[in-house]
Amino acid sequence: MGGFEFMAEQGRALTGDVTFSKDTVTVPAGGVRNVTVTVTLSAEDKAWIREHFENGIYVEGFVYLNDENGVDLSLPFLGFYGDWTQAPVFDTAFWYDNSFFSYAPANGLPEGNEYYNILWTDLGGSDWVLGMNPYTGAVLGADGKIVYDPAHNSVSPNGDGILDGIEEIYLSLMRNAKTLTFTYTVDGEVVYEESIGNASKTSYRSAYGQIVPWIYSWYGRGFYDFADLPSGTEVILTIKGAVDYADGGDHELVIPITVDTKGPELIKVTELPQENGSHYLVIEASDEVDLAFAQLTNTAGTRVFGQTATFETTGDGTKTVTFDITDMGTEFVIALCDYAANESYYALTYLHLRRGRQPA
Ligand SMILES: [Ca+2]
Ligand SMILES: [Ca+2]
Repeated sequence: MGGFEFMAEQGRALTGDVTFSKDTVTVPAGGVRNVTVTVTLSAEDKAWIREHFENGIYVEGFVYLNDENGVDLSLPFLGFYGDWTQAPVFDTAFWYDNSFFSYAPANGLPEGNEYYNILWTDLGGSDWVLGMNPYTGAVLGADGKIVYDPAHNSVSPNGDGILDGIEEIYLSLMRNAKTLTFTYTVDGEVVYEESIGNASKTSYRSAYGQIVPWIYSWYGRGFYDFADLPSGTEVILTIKGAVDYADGGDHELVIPITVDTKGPELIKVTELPQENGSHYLVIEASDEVDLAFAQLTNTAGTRVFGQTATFETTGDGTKTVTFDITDMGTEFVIALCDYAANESYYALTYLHLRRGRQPA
């Protein structure tokens, strides 16, 4: 359907060999006799299953015992061809993948019913998602998809209620997990770990009228507190799901989160007069994570001369942005903001045409 394969709720007849350990068996009244039945799939069936079911599929049927004189018996059996641990525990999608914040699906898939995997944070009174630009919200790129860079996942645990930490985790589970384990590491050292048992597969609940994800706060004992970590620390959150079989399988979400409590640093301001009389300021700045937003105003902050969330990257990795200041006076304030909503303000004085000035 539309280039995507869906699994219809229909069986497919398999061929193969069925052998019985005995051709006939006589069971006395009240007695028990064992018969071993071996079902072997044909090479053709195995190839067909491997082609259509990358994570394996059920094999099922009935064993019949025919009685020459009395009642026939049948026994259903259910097996699985493939590695039972292989089918994913976690849905692949995150908030930015599809139809979130009212954006239409950009990947051609049917619009998602409610939630994917989401790490929620807080923008001082409104819910926010990790990695989204706190100054612009979700932004679509040229390809029509929500722009997202996992390197922008950052928190500022300074107690101001804005992006201080993780406030909630939604997980879209495609199958039951015996355990979900949340491990936070810094430089490979575990700083916090919690394991939660018997996580149920995500499913549609008519009482809510929606698909309800697995919600951390319903089961967990508390979120990791980033407050003691110095700015610049990279924390890796690994969420591991284990199915109740063998070693549990290899199911992990790995989410980098950088602690950032420092505002961006202004490195250089260059005045750029043009021959046609226009004047520009080229602002160069850097941040431990990245610049999310810059805004040039008058000193009082009452007039906005320019603002942007788009920056050029220089050879050494710093970011530059150019503002047109033609006929806009001589005194400015530049606000530089990062993805953890830290803000730096610098006063700029545009005094000497044709001469660069350092930050005041
Ligand atoms: Ca904060
Ligand atoms: Ca920063």
